[in-house]
Amino acid sequence: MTERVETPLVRTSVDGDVGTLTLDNPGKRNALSRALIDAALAAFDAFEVARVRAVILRASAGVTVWSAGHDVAELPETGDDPVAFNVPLERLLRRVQDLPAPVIAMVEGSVWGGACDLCMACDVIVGADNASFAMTPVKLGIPYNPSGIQHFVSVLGLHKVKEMFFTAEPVAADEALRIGLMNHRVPRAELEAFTQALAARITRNSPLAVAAIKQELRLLTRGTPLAAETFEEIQSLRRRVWGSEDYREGLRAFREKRPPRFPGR
Ligand code: LCV
Repeated sequence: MTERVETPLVRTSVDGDVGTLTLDNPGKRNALSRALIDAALAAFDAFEVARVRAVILRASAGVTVWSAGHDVAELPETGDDPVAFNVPLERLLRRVQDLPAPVIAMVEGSVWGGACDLCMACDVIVGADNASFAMTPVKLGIPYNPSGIQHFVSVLGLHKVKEMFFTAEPVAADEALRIGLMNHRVPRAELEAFTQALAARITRNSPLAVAAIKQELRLLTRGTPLAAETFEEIQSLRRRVWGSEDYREGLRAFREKRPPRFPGR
């Protein structure tokens, strides 16, 4: 029996042991606003109560943009860390990683910035032919945070991580599969059936063992323990950037729908 819940920004359903969360704000290209993230967090809580054994995170069928990333209109003006530990996006990324059930990102269309990090925080990524992934902080003058960078370093080679972050250019499906960003590349018409079959295969295994191994992998891939001084050094270099003219120009250019002209100060 499928239980469905519709809210203005996300749709959820539980079908047997599989929960599905559909991003559903096409007018804003599924930008990860506080409201959308709150609805997604509530859905993950409901999935945990329902003891689902796998979750599919998707957008509505046929989208050309899976998610445009963090809602830029909600980024703080200069002076605050735009990707601080307790902002909604970061709470969503940790929720995905801490949910006992594996989360499969089912991707069609383009994925940007914080949504790309969201996919990297998922356990498995299944993408259609038109899936692409772009990591965009340098387009906004944002010094991305260590935990977010760690999500990429844990999966990809360092040179590819640097190219993704330094160019902010989309990685298309073929390359995403080749470099291990995506687990499977599937024709769009088969994407839903393929992903549901994969989820079903996971739900047939011991949920306790699956959850324990997911948690072990989370702890093992958290990155080498940072010395306190190293963390403070990272925060001091990041603070200089999020307080910079570059960040202010990044926000202005986005609002004015024009390419940024970064002064480098
Ligand atoms: C708010 C939006 C957005 C949006 N926020 O449609 O990783 S970090 O550090 O960078 C992090 C801070 C982060 O994730 O930053 C955001 C990174 N995202 C991007 O750089 C993608 C920005 N969006 C785009 O480039 C385009 O919107 C794409 C290519 C995604 C889709 O283009 P398309 O022509 O289909 P529009 O640009 O016309 O956007 C449709 C509506 O969605 C809003 C946008 O302002 C517009 O709203 P209005 O119709 O009210 O003008 N929108 C799009 N992205 N990230 N709002």
